[in-house]
Amino acid sequence: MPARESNLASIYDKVDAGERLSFDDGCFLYGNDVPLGDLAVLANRVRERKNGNHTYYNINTHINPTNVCVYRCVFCAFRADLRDDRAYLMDDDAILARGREAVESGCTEMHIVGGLHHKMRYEWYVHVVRILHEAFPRLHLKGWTAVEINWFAHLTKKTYEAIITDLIEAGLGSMPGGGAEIFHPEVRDQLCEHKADAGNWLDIHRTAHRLGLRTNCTMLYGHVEKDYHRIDHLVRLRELQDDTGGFQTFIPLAFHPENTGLADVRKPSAAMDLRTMAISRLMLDNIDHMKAYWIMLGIETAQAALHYGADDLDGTVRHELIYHDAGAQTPEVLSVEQLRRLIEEAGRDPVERDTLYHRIDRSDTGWETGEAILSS
Ligand code: V47
Repeated sequence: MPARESNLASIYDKVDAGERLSFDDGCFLYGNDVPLGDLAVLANRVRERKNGNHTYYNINTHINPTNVCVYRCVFCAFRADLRDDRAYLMDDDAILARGREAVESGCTEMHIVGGLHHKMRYEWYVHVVRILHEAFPRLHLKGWTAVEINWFAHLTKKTYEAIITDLIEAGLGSMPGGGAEIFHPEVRDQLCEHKADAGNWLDIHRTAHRLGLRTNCTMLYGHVEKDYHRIDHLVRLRELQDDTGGFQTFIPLAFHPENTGLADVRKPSAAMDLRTMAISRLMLDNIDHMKAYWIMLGIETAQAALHYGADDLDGTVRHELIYHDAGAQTPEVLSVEQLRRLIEEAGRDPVERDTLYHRIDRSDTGWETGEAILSS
């Protein structure tokens, strides 16, 4: 048998036996013209083993309290300098109004990320969490990435443990997976030389997991990285998950070049998006969920991704700025009916979840948290 066929056959055997794929297997799946059809079959087996025919979604909203940022990551179209015309900083009233709107529209989750403002102190970031939590205690606050936590440590000289403990006490419910980009220094040094490196990013998530906080993880692909950088990234996430089990969901983030320092890079194709989703599902054998984030994949590709390993579409997502500033053409919000139709058209069963993967039961009078979704 030619080498390509025999490698692929051995990967089929491993997936069927529930055996872990190696770094070399991952690189093989990215190169060597492995047909997308094979990747779909393989990733689908893992997806259905873990999550059956369910596809999860949630009702959520985003808030970016400021876009002013000390860092100048070349891939970011959202950030602004202190004196830019487009620079903004939300005050407490504006932040609370966003919380009220979220609760009134039935949201169970608010996703909070922003810039690292030159003038705002650590206490302000804790305060944002506290006022939202005090005013809207049922709204799950998924906020501040490892990059922010690393910045807070720089500002205060506190340990990661002390900072995360402060945030939990203020009402933080979990952490999003942003800021991971690509861990490998050959790439990270080109994208965002000064911000938290791989070691710090992973250390912060390890600390969060130890303190009982669940977190997500991401990978930003389709810019200057090569296949082996992506596989290295996935393997590093998998190793941390082996130790802690604290990651809930992995979200592959397709690069959007418009208005960024990499505007001449071609946006990843749908084929690359689906290949990356499938390979991520196969490599991250210890993470329960894969999110097809429709905002950045586009609705059609996100729907197709439900057959390439993804089991989650994220949410209704109101007020997203990071991708829209970088040229994403997706709508600003999807209704629950639209999300459910997308899932059903793909032949999957829609399930509303909360941030920590419990079922949500809705009635005319509101919503209740149901049982935990047991997947693996
Ligand atoms: O860290 C920034 C990425 C991330 C661009 O945890 C870009 O549930 C593409 O992490 N093109 C923030 N990507 C978003 C994020 C996220 C999104 C949805 C759900 C969750 C979750 C997390 O967005 C950044 C960076 O990797 N990003 N600029 C861009 N031009």
